[in-house]
Amino acid sequence: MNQTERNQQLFDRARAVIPGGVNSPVRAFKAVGGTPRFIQKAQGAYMWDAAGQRYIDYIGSWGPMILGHGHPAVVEAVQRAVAEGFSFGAPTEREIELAEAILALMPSMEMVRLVSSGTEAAMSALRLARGATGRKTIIKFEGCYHGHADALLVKAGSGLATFGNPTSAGVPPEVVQHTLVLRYNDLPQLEAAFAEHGQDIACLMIEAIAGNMNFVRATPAFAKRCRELCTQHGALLIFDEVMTGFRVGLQGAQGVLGIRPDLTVLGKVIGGGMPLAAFGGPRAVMEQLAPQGPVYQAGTLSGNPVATACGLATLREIAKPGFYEALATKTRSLVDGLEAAAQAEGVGFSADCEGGMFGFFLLDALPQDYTTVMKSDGARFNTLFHGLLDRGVYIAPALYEAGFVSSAHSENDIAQTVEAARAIFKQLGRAA
Ligand code: KE4
Repeated sequence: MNQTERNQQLFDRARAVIPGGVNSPVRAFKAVGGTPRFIQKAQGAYMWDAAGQRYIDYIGSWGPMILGHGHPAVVEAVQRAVAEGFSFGAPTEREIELAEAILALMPSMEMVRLVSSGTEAAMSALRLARGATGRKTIIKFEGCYHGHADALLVKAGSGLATFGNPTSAGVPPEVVQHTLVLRYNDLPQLEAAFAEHGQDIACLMIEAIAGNMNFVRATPAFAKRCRELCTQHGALLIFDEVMTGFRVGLQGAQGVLGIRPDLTVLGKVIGGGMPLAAFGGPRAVMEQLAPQGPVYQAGTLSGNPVATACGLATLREIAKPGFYEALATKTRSLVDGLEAAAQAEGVGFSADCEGGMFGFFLLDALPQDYTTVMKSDGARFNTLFHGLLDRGVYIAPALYEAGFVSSAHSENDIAQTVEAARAIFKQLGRAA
């Protein structure tokens, strides 16, 4: 049986019992077409699918696997934790250790609450902001994704700074009636929104480097204005760093930009591949949370002892001197190689990276907002995606998703990836 048949057979079986055959939509390859690869195992920078095909992995579980798969120190920590028990539903010392480790690395946070997913962390941060301010209105940006909590599944309303409409069935319009969706990096619209709604705004939530638009940076002026306007109007600035936290640098996007948000949402890397996320901020705000304060938030597996062991072991590795410098150099060499290969074949291409995160567009210039990102030619991206996949290189199966390099990726992996891309750029160049 060839590789596609084996994966196709599993996909057919999966679709009989799991909606769409997957437990998270983007895995179904709907945006790129073709058959999802059912992964059997992973080690270092590589994954192997059910047919034994090896891939250089640039998804890294959508961010968590910054050390690559199966880092010995992490495996050992998890094995030790499992031997002591899977879950207690009671406090543990390791939750304190992980909280202390996070706070030591994130100066904007004085307290942190551990949860099990980025969605849960963002949803809880939102409720906390509303509870702490007594206000209802929230601001988010087109192209930013903060998980699938109802109030955040919303797209821009028509016209300027209007309240949003649900992006998903099952979300009643009244649930998103207080969610303002603005254009990313649009300063006049941001000013107008605060001028009109300032006193009602509980929070502004943003991905300061938007990995859900592939890779779009908030301009320093825009990020600074978000900070100033929130301060001026008594709203809380929330940085959703589920993807960028400990990925673009040890202090995340807030460290890159030099901006202190009021609340930070974390996930992915802090769990090292296990279900663990977090949100945190100033003591005065965080103490509004149950059981201390009136804002309810809870979770059976929050601070799970195995997940915290995995997260702690991961944080210990990435906090080592020189980790991010080496990772950033590797990521930069990938991006530069791809740009040079595309240019040589006359293919319109732009790319950016920070730390271990990168993004690229089949566009001549880096986009600054969602509308521009979506001008990318989907068909050409799909050709690139499948061309790479067929050559054993696994990038995100959607043009609006970012890519991730781990400390396990070798220079040879990077060189192989660039050579695989060159072959497809040649094809794309001729087709243009
Ligand atoms: P989770 O609930 O998937 O753990 O986190 C939601 C979330 C929140 N905030 C940001 C900035 C995120 O990127 C995410 C989740 N990221 C997606 C990838 N773009 C996860 C992949 C998936 O949905 O399967």
